[in-house]
Amino acid sequence: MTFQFDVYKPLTEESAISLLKKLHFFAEDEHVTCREIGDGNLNLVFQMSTQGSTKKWIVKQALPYAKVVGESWPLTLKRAKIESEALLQFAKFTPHLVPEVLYSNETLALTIMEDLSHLSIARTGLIKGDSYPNLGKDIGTFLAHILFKTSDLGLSPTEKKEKAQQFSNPELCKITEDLVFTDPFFDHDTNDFEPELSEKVEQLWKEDELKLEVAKLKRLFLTNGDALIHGDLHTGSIFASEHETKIIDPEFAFYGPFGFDLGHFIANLLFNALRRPPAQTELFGFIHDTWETFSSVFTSLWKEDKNNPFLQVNGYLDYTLRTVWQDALGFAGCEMIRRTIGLAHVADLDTIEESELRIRTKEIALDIGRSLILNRVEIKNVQDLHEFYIENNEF
Ligand code: SR1
Ligand code: MG
Repeated sequence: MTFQFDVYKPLTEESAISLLKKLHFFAEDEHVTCREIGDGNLNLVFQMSTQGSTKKWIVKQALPYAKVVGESWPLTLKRAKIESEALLQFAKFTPHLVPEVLYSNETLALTIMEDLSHLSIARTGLIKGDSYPNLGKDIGTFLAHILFKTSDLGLSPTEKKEKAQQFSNPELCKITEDLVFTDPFFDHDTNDFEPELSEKVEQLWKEDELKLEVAKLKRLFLTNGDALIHGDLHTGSIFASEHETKIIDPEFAFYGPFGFDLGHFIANLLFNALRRPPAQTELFGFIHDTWETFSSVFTSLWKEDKNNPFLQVNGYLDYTLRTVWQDALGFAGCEMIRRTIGLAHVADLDTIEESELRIRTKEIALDIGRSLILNRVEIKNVQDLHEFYIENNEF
């Protein structure tokens, strides 16, 4: 089979095999098995292997529309380039925490990368009760390096502005601006929630005090180009095992606020805590590990820098860490609300089978999300967050 490299066409299992043979990932005469395994909202994902060999590859290809909605929602193919370039960028600082990228092609909107099928998606594993002792530390390490080294703290002003241009990602940002920061707070068509939640949701829509805080957080997202962020760091964007963590899927990457990824990660751990009350201590342990590792690695990087005189100014590091934490809590609150009543949900809540329990858990998720947004300045640390979670979590 010939393969056309100069025209975009969605791959099939057959054409994906042909592509990888043309690129010498497999020999022409090898018997290759290929399965489309994509279960996300936007892309095709093919897993390819040969029997009796360790050769296994993943081909991820962007579709020109959002798979979760259908062809009526067109979406730029440029996101595939953003994703592969973000993975390469992250690999410069934390190569052990991202999949290796072996090939990318902008025209075909695809990336070939290391197969990670020996790991599980963290969301799925956490729902089953798998244990990930390194998860918090690994995410904290990843965030500290990426945020410090791609920001004005780690780059010259010119380099940073060039990177911000390289990672300009307006269409994917628009999805977040709408689905995370706008639609769930108004009566919008994209929202999706059980009728039993209507009364609570309508109350939320009427609350100007809350909407004012969301407007401030949205403005941060729109204007604060602190560093290269992942942009969609939920537990479905992480492969993990007891020993390894790999961050995948940075197609939403762009220059955004320091606290955004941390907030999304925390929110998704809180969803799992709501789903599995007996695992609450373990999940708050992950949040603790994430924050402690993040702040200590970020602090070390900060203290190593002897060129920027402002980094020696008393109080500046504390101010920066405090702002990251506060903003993260606000972003976590928006994520909790949008994943409960917006377009894109989480399995942690949606697969609670017993309907009364599911609705009550979602009500609590909304209460916690709302209070995180409103009280983000008062919640000073992980212990305060845990106490606050317990106070808001009354069945
Ligand atoms: C139309 S995309 C819906 C959601 O899926 C992605 O993973 C992002 O979280 C986005 O908001
Ligand atoms: Mg994704």
